[in-house]
Amino acid sequence: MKKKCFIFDLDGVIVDTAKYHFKAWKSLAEDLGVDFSIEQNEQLKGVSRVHSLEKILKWGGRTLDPVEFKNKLSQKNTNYLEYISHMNISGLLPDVDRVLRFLANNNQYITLGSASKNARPILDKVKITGLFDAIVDGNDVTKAKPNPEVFLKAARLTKSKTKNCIVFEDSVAGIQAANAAGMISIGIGDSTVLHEAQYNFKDFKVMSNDFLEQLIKKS
Ligand code: B16
Ligand code: MG
Repeated sequence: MKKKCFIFDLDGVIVDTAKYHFKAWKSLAEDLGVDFSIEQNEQLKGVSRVHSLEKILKWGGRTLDPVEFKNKLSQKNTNYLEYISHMNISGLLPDVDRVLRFLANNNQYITLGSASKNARPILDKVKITGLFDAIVDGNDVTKAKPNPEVFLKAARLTKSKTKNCIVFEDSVAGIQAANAAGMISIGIGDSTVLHEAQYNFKDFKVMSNDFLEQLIKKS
């Protein structure tokens, strides 16, 4: 069996935290007097904390001095951490566990490619850290998705060629990053939103082990 590198995004792919990011940004936007829609939130998925706040300010025609900007970032994160504080293994999205174990049983590389700076504690909370051969998160990169840095680093850590990497992503920016890296991109979520992905699945429940096996065997 070939050894491919499977790269998982975190928020919205492994864990159901996208809704908590939305709630935390929504309440921050309200504080700032900025309207913030579900459609705009879609554009924040996979985007770093700093860039997300920059976008919200731009949408609202607002500016903040550097001290206020830093305070707002920290307010958002405190809020988000509160939401995820009680997270446990039940926070795993459906069938993630099956997919991870199938890949592990087939001796594949399992890696993380997330923009989040909270990725490691979240993996610990849902008790899957030990399954990962490499973890690359928001603390390890300087360029945010759609820049491919986060995925290229995961490939490098497992000494995998980019054409042998498969990325699971729920964000437009992440799919663009995977495509830019020359990797196989798999959209998890709404196929209309993630239409740039090479393959689309609503969630892992509809992704069979046969499909995963085909990816492993693909030349
Ligand atoms: P944090 P992912 C991304 O994680 C989220 O999709 C995005 O909404 C969030 O702003 C970003 O992480 C930064 O997260 O504030 O925890 O550092 O989807 O790339 O796993
Ligand atoms: Mg995501």
